[in-house]
Amino acid sequence: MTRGSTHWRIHRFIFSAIVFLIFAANAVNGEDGYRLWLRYDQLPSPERNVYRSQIKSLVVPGQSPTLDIIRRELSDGLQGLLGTAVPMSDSIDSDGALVVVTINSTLAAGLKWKNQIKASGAEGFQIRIEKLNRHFVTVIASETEIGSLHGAFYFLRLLQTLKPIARLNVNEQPRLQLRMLDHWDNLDGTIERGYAGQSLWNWSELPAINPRLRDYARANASLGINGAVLNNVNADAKILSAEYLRKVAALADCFRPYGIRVYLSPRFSAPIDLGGLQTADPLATEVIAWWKQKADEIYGLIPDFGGFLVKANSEGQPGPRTYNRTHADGANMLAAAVAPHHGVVIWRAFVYDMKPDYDRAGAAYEELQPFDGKFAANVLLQIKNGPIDFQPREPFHPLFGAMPKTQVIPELQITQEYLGFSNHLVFLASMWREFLDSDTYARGAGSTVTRVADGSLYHQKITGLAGVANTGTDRNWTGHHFLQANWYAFGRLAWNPNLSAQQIADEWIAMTLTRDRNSSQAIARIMIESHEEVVDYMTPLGLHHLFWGGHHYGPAPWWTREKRDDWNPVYFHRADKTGIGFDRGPSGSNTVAQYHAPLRELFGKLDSCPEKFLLWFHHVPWDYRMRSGRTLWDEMALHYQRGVHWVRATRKRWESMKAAIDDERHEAVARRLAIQERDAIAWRDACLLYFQIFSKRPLPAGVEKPAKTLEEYKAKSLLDN
Ligand code: GCW
Repeated sequence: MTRGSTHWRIHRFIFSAIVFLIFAANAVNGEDGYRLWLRYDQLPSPERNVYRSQIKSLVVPGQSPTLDIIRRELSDGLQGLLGTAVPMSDSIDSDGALVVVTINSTLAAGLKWKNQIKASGAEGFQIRIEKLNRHFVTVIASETEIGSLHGAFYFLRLLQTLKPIARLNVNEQPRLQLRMLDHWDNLDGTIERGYAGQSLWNWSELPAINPRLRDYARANASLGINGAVLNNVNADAKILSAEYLRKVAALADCFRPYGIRVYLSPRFSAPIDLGGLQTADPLATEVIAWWKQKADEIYGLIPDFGGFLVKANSEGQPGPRTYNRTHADGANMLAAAVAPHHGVVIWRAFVYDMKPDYDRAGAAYEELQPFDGKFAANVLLQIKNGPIDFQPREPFHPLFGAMPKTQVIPELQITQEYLGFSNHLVFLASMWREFLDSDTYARGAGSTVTRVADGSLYHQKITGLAGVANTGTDRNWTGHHFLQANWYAFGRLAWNPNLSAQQIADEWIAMTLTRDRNSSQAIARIMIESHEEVVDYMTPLGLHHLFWGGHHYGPAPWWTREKRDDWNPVYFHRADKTGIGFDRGPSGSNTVAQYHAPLRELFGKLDSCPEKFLLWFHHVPWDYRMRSGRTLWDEMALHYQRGVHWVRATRKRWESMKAAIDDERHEAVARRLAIQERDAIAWRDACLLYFQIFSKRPLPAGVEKPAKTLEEYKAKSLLDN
């Protein structure tokens, strides 16, 4: 061996070590979750080679901010996934070009399927293999640049999930029009019910644009989310001041090329708070004029401003009822102000005035259903999925299917106010699936919530889906790595409310976590099981709102300290020596009658009520025989135990996947699973020990002895541990 070759080897060794260190450092930094599902790391080799032979150049003609974004996304994405740069070209001069065109561009002149492209609508797209300029190429075609952007992300997703692309014939368009994130962000940077850091909007820094805002917009655009309500529905009137509107306009400018419009939550009393008027009465001329002028001012700065999302006369917010006017009066007055600019007003149905002996679950229906048909054409009524408040499980809200002449939009909560904050792994797609698949029977069997929401049941013109965001300034956006999947799932379902939870989980895992086959399957199983199991350890069999007052983290079924009865767990579970549950049937509040037949009978009778909703609709004796043959008490206790077992088993499963997941995310998830186990045990013990005071029955075989006493659980909330 010569001296030279030894030297060469040493050099080569040092060089490789440096390269390795750089890569290792990148890998570690890169796996902090910031990149979400848009990771674009190199694909495994057989697929990579096939794709390389199919995508040889990139042709994205034209100049505009959106086209620049498409070019950057595709070229970065392809370079990352294929491990080699795909050259940009101005023209189609070989087979294997990936061509992105809008219908009016010169390159699209030869396309024979223009009518189909038009039929995909302003935000949809088509992808086909086509002979253009004598070459076989892949064409992403759409009516608008935003449609092309959605198509580009769709194409990249095909690669990320290792789907074949040789014979593409894709026709995609969103099933719902307004696909919106509602941010409950306050102007001081805090987020109401936010568990992933501070607000992404830094008001003191705006109108300067932090680069992270583009990443936020890009992530949303990759799913087709097209609206963001920037501020909390518990609104500060200041958001409508000239100073803040300039900042809002900067955000709108930043989001526009990604196809995202901004919306605001106005405070109904803004004419008083900001305008110095004596009243905010929606029928007062000066109030009408003030809002009209405010709308003109907003649209002067933001021509494509989406509109207003309003929480009125709810939980202390001002509203039209303050002036003895109706919700329709309030909504329609604001709607008239934005109508000339094609804006919408989204009026929230989350209203529940406390009356003696009333049932909170029936309040919104009683208050709003009589106004069906009374709202202006640019008003939507935004209804939470369930009649109470984003509980781990609720039956669907009876207003779905009860407002045939009103445009309704479902509101989901992505942030986990009642589902363990950003500490518990819960995949919400399963819960949303259950909600969307619920049959309202409004027009006979098959009248699902999806069909109400997508306008096919009542032909509503404007449709949509809203989700209360779970994003924040945490490096990984959502606090817990797995909860990125809920942002993802929300966006995918808003685009296509028929997707299965399994498909969404599979996509997200492949794009975000791992492509290892066994681990992917095991992770998908964990995700799909998670919702039912969290229900098991928190609120099984139709129980609801057993949460610690105020922050809603952890159990406190004993709670009576809130000033309103209907904010206290004891109001909801009604445990006593005879049994447990809220009687909403004919012998009780009878709000079950708000559902269409046959649901009102099905839910209303003890023996036909689905057990998952049993204690939602009935007050049931402790010794009631469940379908399993066990007593209610034993069954309830076993549900709590099952939830705990599941978390323990999930921790083990997660440990066994260590090799398939990067250390950084694996450890972070493992740490949160440990908290989840601690919390599940606390839920089981605290609820069973407390309910046992009334049931006076022993824990059945198979349920573990409580880890602490009831007094210990009462003394300290889980947040203070
Ligand atoms: O879920 C409840 C929350 C409030 C929230 C309210 C609402 C924004 O506890 O924090 O306020 O619902 O949806 O308006």
